[in-house]
Amino acid sequence: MAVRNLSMSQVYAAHPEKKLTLYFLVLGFVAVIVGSLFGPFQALNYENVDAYPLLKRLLPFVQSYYQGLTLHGVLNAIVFTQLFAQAIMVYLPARELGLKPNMTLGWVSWWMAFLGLLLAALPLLSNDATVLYTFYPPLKGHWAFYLGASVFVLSTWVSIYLVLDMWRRWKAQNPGKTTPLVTYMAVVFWLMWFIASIGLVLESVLFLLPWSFGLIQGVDPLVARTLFWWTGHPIVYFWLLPAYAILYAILPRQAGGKLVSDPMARLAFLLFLLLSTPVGFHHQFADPGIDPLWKMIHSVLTMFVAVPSLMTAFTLAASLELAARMRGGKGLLGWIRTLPWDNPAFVAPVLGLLGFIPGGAGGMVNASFTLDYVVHNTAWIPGHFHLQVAGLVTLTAMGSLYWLLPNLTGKPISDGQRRLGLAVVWLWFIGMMIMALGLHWAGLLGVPRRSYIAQVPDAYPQAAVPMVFNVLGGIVLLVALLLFIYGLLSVLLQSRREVALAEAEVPFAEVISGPEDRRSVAAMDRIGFWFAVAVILVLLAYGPTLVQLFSNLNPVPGMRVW
Ligand code: HEM
Ligand SMILES: [Cu+2]
Repeated sequence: MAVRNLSMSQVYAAHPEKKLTLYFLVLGFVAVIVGSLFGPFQALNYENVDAYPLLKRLLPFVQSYYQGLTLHGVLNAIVFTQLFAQAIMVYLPARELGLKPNMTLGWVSWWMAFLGLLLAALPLLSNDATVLYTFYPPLKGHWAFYLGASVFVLSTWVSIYLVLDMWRRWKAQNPGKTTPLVTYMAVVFWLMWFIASIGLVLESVLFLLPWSFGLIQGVDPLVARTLFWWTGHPIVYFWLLPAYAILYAILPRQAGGKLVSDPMARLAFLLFLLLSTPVGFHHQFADPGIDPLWKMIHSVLTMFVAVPSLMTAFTLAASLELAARMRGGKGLLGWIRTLPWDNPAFVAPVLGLLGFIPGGAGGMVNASFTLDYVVHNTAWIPGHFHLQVAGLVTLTAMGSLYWLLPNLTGKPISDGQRRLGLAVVWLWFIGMMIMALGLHWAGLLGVPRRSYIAQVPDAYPQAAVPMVFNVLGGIVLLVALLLFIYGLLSVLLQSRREVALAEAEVPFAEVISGPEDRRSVAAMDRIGFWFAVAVILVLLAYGPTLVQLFSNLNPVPGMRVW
């Protein structure tokens, strides 16, 4: 390596957003590690093995299965996913545009996330908010939980501002040009999240906060759930799209090829802006007090929002096939072998995508109104979403360590670390597939989700076989998790730095078609217009039901049943 004059502190002086991104990323990985520790115990529970006496000895603050499950859901699905989104969807557009985000506000967003997390963690750890990560009233947690969670989530509104501000600055310098691809994805993404987050913000401000502070006596559970699921569906796209941005913008290059279509990538993101939010009743098919006609409308809209993921499947598969053929791959399927299976940054998201195929199929089942009555609130549901968020999203994040960490810190990945990474992502993938099989199957046999079933070992004799899969998956995942912790620490804690790695560009893929496809790209670039359409769709899909619910409020008192 040539001798360089720059030091790491000079790199950080020129690119302070690297440090900010690193802080978001590391905090996110701490969250997913702590949250996932409960996972294998839950998987054992779904094999009728009660390992909680052991867990309580290891972690004496844990009072119950359900406190552990609350921590698992909150830390993995809310905290980790959001911090990863804030890292990726601010850093990538900043590097693409060559602009610095407003650093003061950048750090404000990090501190809001950190302090909100700390505040919410106190009642979670002291067993004063064992209400799961959906916190449905009338289950009543400690006020610090709702306040901390609110501050944590509001930190994303600062991220929204950071990206819109960079976009505005870029447009002022480049009048008449279309938005660059990754920035387009990020802008559309953050606008989608703004519309999506309003439901949860309303639920908190109007009900949960005043209620937990003792200012109002009760909450109407139906209104609370309706506002919750306004956000609760699109939040999964908020988890997913940072991974998609990596899959579109970076993975094709790591595969040795190019992205086959820039306009198709934009169209997928635009459809997510339009369709992510007005679909939440698919989480309320079993709720009373919501008109079946509206449930049907949301069911159809939910099928539409599957379209951009199906498009993504084609665009990415074509890009990977192209990469393989550029590397000399031949035959109908033989090309698959020529892909870089020795690179964990490639392998992790691709395995995640494989698991996403049955994951997406299950999602279409859940969305099909009456079919949901077969699987609703059974173990099928966690089977489904572990393929999505614990599979594709988490694997893509794990894989990003192998290009993003060197880019942020200058710390190199050694050959041994790369091989360990390969073992981690394969084990994680295999474990998730086995567990998902067990959970889907047990769900079809009527085993409920969110249940300490190991305490009633004779209750579900019909599910003896699938439960074996749960325990096998759980053990594989425990090994994967421990190796992941070791691997992450060994990369982060090494003292070696190669400044050139941190100075290198983000490995954005080249595109084959576009943005010279001017007409469609220009139409999609009218982002203000599409944002307005998205708002109108939400008002149409939610307005009538919410007006009716708000004019018939039936607040009920809170309960603490743990
Ligand atoms: C070691 C890896 C993991 C294992 C073994 C595991 C296992 C499980 C099991 C068995 C359940 C069902 C518990 C129940 O319904 O009573 C569950 C719930 C859940 N898991 Fe995981 N999980 C893991 C990692 C993750 C990750 C990485 C995420 C998200 C990024 C995640 C998100 C969730 C969520 C949101 C729930 C639902 C919590 C609730 O119902 O309140 N899990 N997990
Ligand atoms: Cu949903």
